[in-house]
Amino acid sequence: MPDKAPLLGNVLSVDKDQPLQSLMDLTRKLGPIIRMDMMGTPLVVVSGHELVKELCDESRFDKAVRGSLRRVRAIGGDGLFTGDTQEPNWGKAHNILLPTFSRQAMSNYMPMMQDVASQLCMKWERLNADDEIDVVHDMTAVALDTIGICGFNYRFNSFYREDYHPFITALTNTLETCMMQRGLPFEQTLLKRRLDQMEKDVAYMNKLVDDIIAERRKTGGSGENDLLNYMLEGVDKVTGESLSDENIRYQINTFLIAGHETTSGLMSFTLYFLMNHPDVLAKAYEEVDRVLGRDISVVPTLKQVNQLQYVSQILLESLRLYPTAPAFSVYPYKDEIIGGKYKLKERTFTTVLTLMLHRDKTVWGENAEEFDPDNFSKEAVAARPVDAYKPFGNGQRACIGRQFAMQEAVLVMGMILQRFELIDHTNYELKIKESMSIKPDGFKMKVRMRKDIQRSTLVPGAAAESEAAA
Ligand code: FDE
Repeated sequence: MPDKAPLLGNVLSVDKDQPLQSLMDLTRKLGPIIRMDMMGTPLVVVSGHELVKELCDESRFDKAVRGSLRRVRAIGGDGLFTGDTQEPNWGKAHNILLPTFSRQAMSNYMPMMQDVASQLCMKWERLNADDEIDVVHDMTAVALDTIGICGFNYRFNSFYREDYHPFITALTNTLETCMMQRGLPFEQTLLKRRLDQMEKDVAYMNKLVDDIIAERRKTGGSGENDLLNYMLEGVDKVTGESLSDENIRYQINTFLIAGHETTSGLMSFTLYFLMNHPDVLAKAYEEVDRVLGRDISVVPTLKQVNQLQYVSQILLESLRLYPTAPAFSVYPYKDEIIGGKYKLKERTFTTVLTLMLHRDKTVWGENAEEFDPDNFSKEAVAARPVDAYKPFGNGQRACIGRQFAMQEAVLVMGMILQRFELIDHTNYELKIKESMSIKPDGFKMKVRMRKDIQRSTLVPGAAAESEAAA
């Protein structure tokens, strides 16, 4: 346990702007399990693989929706992410939504993902040599627009505006306010302005989403293959019930919360790693050229995306060193002992710090801190214990959007690599920005069109269509 202050306990051991990086430092100093005292409430932070393996046993531990995640219920309600496993709506929504995120369902989302990825590429193709790219901004635009269209056929149109859509400003502020509250004395007074703003923001977001749901109920839509339609029509086989409009709103908010920052961070970190590892970049170019070819007027097909094996290894390795959802929390159903000696009382809030689990040298070796996509070769994966890598959380409460996010990220990285050289004009040094997720702070780059690009047709997509028709 780190040194404690009276009353506050270890609250001050953790930097308020960089709690995760504080916990990383503490873990490096104190080892695979740290016990902390948050003003009388115990918090246990675990990052050793052997201990995490036990925490992933779902017969003993369940997801804990507490602390800042609990506060996110202001907008996520009893949606999948912030619902308790025992709440009836969690099971209902889980059963209804699981098939809509299955590998099979992914082909339905492909055209919408291609649409948004093409918008990004078109923007970058038209940049001047002195134009700089705000990487996180553009990756957020891709992730948000993709989940908007696939989720409920709404176009945030991020590539047609300077700033973010007002929904995102409201969402980002709300999440920040949720993260800022730490249950300290006088917080409600100190944060009054933010809390008032949050109330307005939540009302605005709910209205936007509720209107979309009401409109779809009225018109029935026009045969959209989006998540909203699945939710309106879906019936839970176990209870025979469907989701209420209020719960559908919470699910939509949830997809936006859980899906846009994490996926955007994933693509941003990956570009950072590519730019800083010329050997990896060269292999990635080789694969993309072999699988996608040099003709950029045809968008990659689902089959091609699934063949970009090395690109997907790069993304997985990026999620190892910087899991964009950097931790998840559980509690024991009853008193437990883990690792043969650490007592955890019933319901103790226990956080798995994936950021450090993924750097556990007993699993990842002496070079655990180094970027190496070969960690995800078939042989390496087969030789490794499964619980050593948890960027998508665990068990039934694991990420439902995993395939969705990976398909999108592979497509986008593939299209970027097919077209562009990446230029590190600021000599960027990685700095982490923390909120609910992590992302590279202040990351800028430039791109230049690669040589020997071909365009078989002037109309993007026309070739793909005529291919399909033939
Ligand atoms: C979930 C999730 C998780 C878990 C958390 C806890 O446990 O707390 C994690 C870790 C994650 N997730 C991660 C991630 C990463 C990425 C990139 C992503 N993610 C993406 C996405 C997209 C989408 C749409 C999503 N995602 C979604 C989601 C949801 C809904 C959830 C919840 C589930 C349940 O049921 O619980 C999640 N995610 Fe994710």
